[in-house]
Amino acid sequence: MILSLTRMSLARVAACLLVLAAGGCGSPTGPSDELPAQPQAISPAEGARATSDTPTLSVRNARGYDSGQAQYTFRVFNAGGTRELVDPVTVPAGRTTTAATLTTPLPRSLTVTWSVTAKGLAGEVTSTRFTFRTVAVECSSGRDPYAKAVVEWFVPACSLAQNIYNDPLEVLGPPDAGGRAPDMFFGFMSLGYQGHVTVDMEGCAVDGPGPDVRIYQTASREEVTLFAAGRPDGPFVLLEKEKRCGTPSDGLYSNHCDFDLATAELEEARYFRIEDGELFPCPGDTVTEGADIDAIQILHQKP
Ligand SMILES: [Ca+2]
Ligand SMILES: [Ca+2]
Repeated sequence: MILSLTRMSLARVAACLLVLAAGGCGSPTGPSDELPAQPQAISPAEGARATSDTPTLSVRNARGYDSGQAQYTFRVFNAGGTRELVDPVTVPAGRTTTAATLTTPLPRSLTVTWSVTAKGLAGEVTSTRFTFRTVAVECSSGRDPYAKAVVEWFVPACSLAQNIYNDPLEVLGPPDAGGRAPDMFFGFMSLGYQGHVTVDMEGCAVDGPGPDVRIYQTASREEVTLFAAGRPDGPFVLLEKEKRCGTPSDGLYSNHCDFDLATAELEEARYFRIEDGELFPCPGDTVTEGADIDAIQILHQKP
């Protein structure tokens, strides 16, 4: 009897030594017992700049929520943690660490926070919130503050058929609109019902004190919705919706309205999408349906 017990113990010790040699023993003294009580950030490092628009986030697993024991859900929020920015990603726990790659790109030049929740048979545990900065916007240098190129545009067919100011190139360069109502105008593009135009400024607007971008709008005080992005294909972030665009501009025919990157917590933006906010249903018995965009100007330009 004594002999057989000793044999069994020896066999156990030998098996455990083999497992240890392979990197861990699964016993109560193995590495999963050294895991923290909550998931801890590994990458991106706290406060670091991400190198991808869909970065891989990784954590050290929480104790009791290791491989085979849990699922990890990664969430990304704005800096204040009040708004979720992309779809959460859920993956099974890895061995002592777990990583997940975001499936939706993050806006550029943004400080974001993230957290991880591990769920398993033992219940669930959520990490504290960690911080990183998204990829920086690539900006050309220069002093010209006006839009340089049209990325894409959309005017619904009904508005296109009615309107006579349909050339998106009219929104480029400094404000130059003028003329007389209703059909002797020049220098702007009418967006039509819910239409839009997306422009590349080449340089970047930066978030300075107060407003950072000005939209010149001709013919009355129609409303404009403005989105900003760091890449031509977005993601586009809303700055303000249906903003009245009727402040008189000194010495110019067009009125204007101003927008602040801070409303979306953006540090920089290079691409802007100007969308009709007048929302006058087509056909509206007018040849200038929708907001009439003359120019886009950066007020705080990145040097
Ligand atoms: Ca600002
Ligand atoms: Ca113009």
